[in-house]
Amino acid sequence: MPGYIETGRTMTDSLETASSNGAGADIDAVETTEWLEAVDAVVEHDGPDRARQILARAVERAQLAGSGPIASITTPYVNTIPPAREARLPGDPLLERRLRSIVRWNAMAMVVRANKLSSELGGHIASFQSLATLYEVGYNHFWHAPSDSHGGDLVYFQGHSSPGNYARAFLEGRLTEEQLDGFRQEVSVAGGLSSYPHPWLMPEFWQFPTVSLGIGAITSIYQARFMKYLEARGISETEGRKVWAFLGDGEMDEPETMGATALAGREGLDNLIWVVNCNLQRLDGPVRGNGKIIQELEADFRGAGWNVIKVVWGTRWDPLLADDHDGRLVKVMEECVDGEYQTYKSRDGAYVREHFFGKDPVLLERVSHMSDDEIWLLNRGGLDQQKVYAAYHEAVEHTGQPTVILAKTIKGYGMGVSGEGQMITHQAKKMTEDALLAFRDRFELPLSDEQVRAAEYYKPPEDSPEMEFLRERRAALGGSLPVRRTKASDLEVPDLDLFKGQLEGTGDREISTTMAFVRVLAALLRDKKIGRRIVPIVPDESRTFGMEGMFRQVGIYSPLGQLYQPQDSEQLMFYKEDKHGQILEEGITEAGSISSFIAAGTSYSAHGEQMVPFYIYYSMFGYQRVGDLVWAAADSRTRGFMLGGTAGRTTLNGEGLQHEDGHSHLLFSVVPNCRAYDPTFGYEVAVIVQDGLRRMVAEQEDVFYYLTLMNENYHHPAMPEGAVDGILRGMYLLREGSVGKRKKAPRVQLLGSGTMLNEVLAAAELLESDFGVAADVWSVTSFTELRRDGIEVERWNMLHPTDEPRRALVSEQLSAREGPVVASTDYLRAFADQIRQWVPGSYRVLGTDGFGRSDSRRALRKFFEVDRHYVALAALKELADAGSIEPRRVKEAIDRYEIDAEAPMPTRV
Ligand SMILES: Cc1ncc(C[n+]2csc(CCOP(=O)(O)OP(=O)(O)O)c2C)c(N)n1
Ligand SMILES: [Mg+2]
Repeated sequence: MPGYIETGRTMTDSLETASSNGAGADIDAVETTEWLEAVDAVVEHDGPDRARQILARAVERAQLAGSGPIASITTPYVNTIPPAREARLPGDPLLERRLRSIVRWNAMAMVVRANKLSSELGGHIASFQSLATLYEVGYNHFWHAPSDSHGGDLVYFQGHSSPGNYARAFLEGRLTEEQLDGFRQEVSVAGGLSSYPHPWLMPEFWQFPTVSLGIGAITSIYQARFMKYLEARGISETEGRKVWAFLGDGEMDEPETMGATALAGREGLDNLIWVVNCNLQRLDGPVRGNGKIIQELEADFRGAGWNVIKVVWGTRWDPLLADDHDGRLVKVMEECVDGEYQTYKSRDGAYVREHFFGKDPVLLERVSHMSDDEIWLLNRGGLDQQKVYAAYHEAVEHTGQPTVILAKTIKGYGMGVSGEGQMITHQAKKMTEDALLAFRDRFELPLSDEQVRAAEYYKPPEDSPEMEFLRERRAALGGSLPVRRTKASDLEVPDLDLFKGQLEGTGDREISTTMAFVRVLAALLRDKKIGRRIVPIVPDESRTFGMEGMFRQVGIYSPLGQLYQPQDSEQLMFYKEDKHGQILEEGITEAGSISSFIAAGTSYSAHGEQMVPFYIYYSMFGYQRVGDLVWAAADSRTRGFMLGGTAGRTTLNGEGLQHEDGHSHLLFSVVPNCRAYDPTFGYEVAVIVQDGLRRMVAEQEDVFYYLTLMNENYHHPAMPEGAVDGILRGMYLLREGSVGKRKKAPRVQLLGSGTMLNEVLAAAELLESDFGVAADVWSVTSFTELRRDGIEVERWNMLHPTDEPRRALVSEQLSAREGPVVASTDYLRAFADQIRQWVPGSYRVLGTDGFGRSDSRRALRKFFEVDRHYVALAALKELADAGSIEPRRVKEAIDRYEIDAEAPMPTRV
């Protein structure tokens, strides 16, 4: 069974792994024994390092001779750190156990109590119970809070284990009993606790939203990477600070979890420590019932360049393993699959004796002196504070690589009949009375039967050794965790004048809004006040957006610098990688790029240093690709700009269905703290960016921006007088219609955004010249902002019926003008439809509903029925419906503009 040895991934693990290299049956057992004895002798005389050296050379020799790959990626199914190398847990282990037991109890009690109140309230018990030792050893010995002497470690706690964090915060005096009782009652209880880590809901407590599985994993990698970047750029001293992430073994199946592990290995992120809680179960059942998750992950991580520390067995196994000279015990350990390991821990000592040790009669004999109770007490590594301490100790000392700790635990540990190792344990929110009493006895909690039945919280007296220890440890490590900083020191923002070039228009030159944006960005990068704080982020699209000039100007960040002479080194704007580079050129990973966006955009909080990310990408590969991460960015209170480039279903015309974005604005409209704009002109881009900087950097408001940028070239006018307010609020009058001296000409109001505004402007000309209709044109920079304004006004009016009603901006602006309203955008009709209820009179909306396809812009706009001719047609139809013109005039337009009245609906083809 060579597969296992080479990859560690076969479903049924090899029976031979302990004693062979997967080369099949042993053809000469005597020879094998001689080799093994030789290894033993080297280990004994010169130590394990020397053994590794010799064997590595021997393996190399065999491989050169054509042996094929020889095992190196997985190690036997035992702890990576041998007992002799373990750093010892300082202090009193029993005291620490007592403290942990109290945290366990309170975490469980808060879920049980909430569910006594109402089974609606939810909560999880089993996950934290498997994790408690892994957290508590960290809290007591490793995790620094920010203080004068330490910048603070960043801990990504497992989302659904939040009761464990709350229970500890309660003991530390940060939360009251009332607050614990308000778990998952954030609306009805003042100070109620959020179900999961949400910085949006508990901004001074939670730092990182992790509960959407996989998100904590990838964002923790890019956080660690960003800390190296801050250090390299001389902005913040992050040396010595660690990023810890706690992940479930089931969570490892998420592509986001494993998707960036290679980056962490490649960049040697030794400030990153992942702890994978291998409790062998996910929600429905075993993670790898037919295999071993720890072995599989070991192979994956080692392949990705990580330092892997397996914490499989607890201290009580040490004597048995020390006596295992013939490898029989390790062989059985390797034979067993996780499905069996789960079952053992749901039964008892007698069962383990029969089904585990009973696999080999020699082993059965070897444990004959042990009682069933003693066998039951043989513990798992991740539940053993000594083993966990030793692993953390090595992890924080390790340099040059990220570390993953694969800790074997038991899901629902301590829950007994109410869940321990049971298939249903994940969702168990209740405990039977017997299970509660057994929990009390097992963890030796000083609670009466009465107190247990009522699931009362327990806090030892302030002067008890447990409380003194807890306080002393946290004081030594700088204070409580988690804790979140909400503001950073001030940073000055440039005035609008900085973007003078954009405000003055382009004259004869035609450019795209992308180019206008790149000029805005270039001006910011050069700015003395804020330039250093700008973080351009691109997933392999710089050339698409015309940003390659910045490679040379500010450099691409690489921890290695540039180890080669770039092919284009003779050119002015060569490809420059640099240890101090400013651009994050992420390669083709939108998930990674937005993780960098989050790290940079929350730097004000995590590092006390404001940074301003500008993340520019193909808009189609934005929200719809990484929507969950956008949501995490919002929850994290990320500040920065996301720029959806090559946007618009008909504007990015040559790429077809998969590329042409006609809906990202609708997707972003659902994010409460995202300000989304679809600007047309360079001055609009400049005004929005400058005001965004004012709000996010100067005022430190927790919002972020989404701007669509297009690649169509056209003239950009100078900014009209007084337009700033309208640009920011969502609309302003751009063109006043007139048809010579005719006073009574019919009039229409035309709305447009993005590139489609140019079609709308052209339609206005047509209406006036061909039909004598006066057309006012509005630039609508944000239908989404206008809708928000309308909703707020409407709500206020409902709640204040006797007051003077307020007016939505849309109503206020349009009711001062005359005529029906028509809108055209490069997005679905639903985009412009957002403002319908505040438009006075009739409102007709054109949009690009349907699948995109490639053709010329002109053809596409005709196909989707959003071009100038359709805008004119729609306006005439509205005027006819209102009785302002004859219906035959509408027919005239259809003929004149060669519109195919029988063409199929674009959504159907
Ligand atoms: C993206 C996502 N999918 C599904 C869920 C629902 N969910 C929450 S916890 C869980 C099981 C987690 O198992 P594991 O990662 O092994 O963690 P454990 O509780 O065992 O420590 C699931 C499916 C989620 N929170 N996020
Ligand atoms: Mg699990």
